[in-house]
Amino acid sequence: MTAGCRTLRFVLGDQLSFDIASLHDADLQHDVVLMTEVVGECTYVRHHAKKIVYILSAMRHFAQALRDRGFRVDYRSLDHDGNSGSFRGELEAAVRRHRPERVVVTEPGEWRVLEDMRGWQAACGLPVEIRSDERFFASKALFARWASGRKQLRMEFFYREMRRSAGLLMQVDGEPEAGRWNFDAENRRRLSEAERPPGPARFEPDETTRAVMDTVGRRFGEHFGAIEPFWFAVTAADAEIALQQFLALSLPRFGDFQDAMKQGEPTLFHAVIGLYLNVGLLDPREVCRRAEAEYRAGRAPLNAVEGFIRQILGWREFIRGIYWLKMPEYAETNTFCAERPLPWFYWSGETEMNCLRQCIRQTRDEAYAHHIQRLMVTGNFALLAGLAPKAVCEWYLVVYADAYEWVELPNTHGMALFADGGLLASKPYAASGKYIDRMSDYCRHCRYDPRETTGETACPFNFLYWNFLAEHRSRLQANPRMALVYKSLDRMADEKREAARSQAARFLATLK
Ligand code: DLZ
Ligand code: SF4
Repeated sequence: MTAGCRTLRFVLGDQLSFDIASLHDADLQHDVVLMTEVVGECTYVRHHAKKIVYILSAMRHFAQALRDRGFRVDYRSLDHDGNSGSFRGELEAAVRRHRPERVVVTEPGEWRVLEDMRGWQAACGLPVEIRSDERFFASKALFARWASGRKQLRMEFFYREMRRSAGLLMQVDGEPEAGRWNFDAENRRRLSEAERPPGPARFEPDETTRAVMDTVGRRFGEHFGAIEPFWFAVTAADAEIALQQFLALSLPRFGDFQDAMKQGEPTLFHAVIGLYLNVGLLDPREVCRRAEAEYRAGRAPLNAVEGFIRQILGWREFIRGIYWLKMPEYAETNTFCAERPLPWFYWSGETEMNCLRQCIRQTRDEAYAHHIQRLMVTGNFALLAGLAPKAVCEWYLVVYADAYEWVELPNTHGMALFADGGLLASKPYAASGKYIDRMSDYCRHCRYDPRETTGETACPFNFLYWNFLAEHRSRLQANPRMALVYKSLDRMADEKREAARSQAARFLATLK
């Protein structure tokens, strides 16, 4: 391209924020911003086709927005002649084209990429400055300081410190709003038949997105997942509209129905903004401030706003902290020695278990499922059935449009599968079919009966649940939070316990 580039500023596909660290001191005249679509990032796991469309389209729109602001952008599309297919190859080629004095980049969200990035300086023969990603409330260093010397890392205590330091939902006397940190107990209502959730803002694909849809269909047509319908925002302006719509229409009831599931209603009162936050189209600090403002203005109740802020300021930050504190060993742990391969129905949706069928088909069509569907249906089944953590983690990373390893891995490996032995969660989120029945209408449309533990029509979540508890007694019984369920297991007649165990063994043997 042009000669006379001082600094080459490399912006990755999940760094689409105007205030990203690598652009802070940009010189519009002398610097070049490099953005590149690379086949390696689309296929190192075979991402959902809609997820690839989303990221590439958002990248193309962001590149244009940078140009509109006066940046010189070198954008390499997938089909660009000579596209090397990797970050490193593209960087080396860009260095040859622009001959910069140095390269500046923001640290990536995945360990795999950071490892590679550490070799870029040697590969390019130029200084490569890796800057911290400042788009979070807590830096890696702050989290490490908080964690050091603690026997247990519990989200609740981290969250309280974050509430204090961010000054979110705090009273002037330093106490939490209304004197309570946590409103979870009020956030477990089941959705009535008549309730009609408003759903998130939906956007028509423009010409740029349509072009990406064609390319992805052509090049990654065999990947899991439907490209259409495509309705995600791909610009910061549209992501802002999605946020506004959530705040006005869904936030007031987000809390009440946070854990509810309903057939045919994939999004309920959820914001569906994780995908915008995780690429940088929305800023988490701004999102939390705006949610708090709804409460202060009397437009949304505290249980809803606290529950929402807890997800972003609490869980999202805590999860990221754990990832960077514990990687790469974290991904290797396997507390329950779970080895079973992922059943084929995780891809096909072909199973008679209606809750799983609904969640998986929705995931195929939308590249989205909400937290409770991920944790208590697909995740819970994987835990109870002893599916291998690596296979399950890869599935989650592939199928969700908002999934990057920093957020996906601790959520799946630690929270859903307890594979880290309780570093992240205080007990496994194991549940029987009764839980799913309480929180959804899936069971009404299922051939199985959530009230039956054994027998022809028994819900598989039931016998798998008791089988899981029996099998891992030595590992779990001492956990005080498991005392009640082990009491129930002990009260169970021996024949019933044995019947559940043998039905679980037969069922697991049939999983393909
Ligand atoms: C997920 C993804 C995909 C599918 N494609 C690209 C791409 O072509 N170019 C790019 O810069 N980033 C892509 N990404 C996001 C990266 O995988 C992400 O930036 C790294 O995993 C670091 O978090
Ligand atoms: Fe799922 Fe069991 Fe309910 Fe069927 S009965 S929908 S398998 S929880």
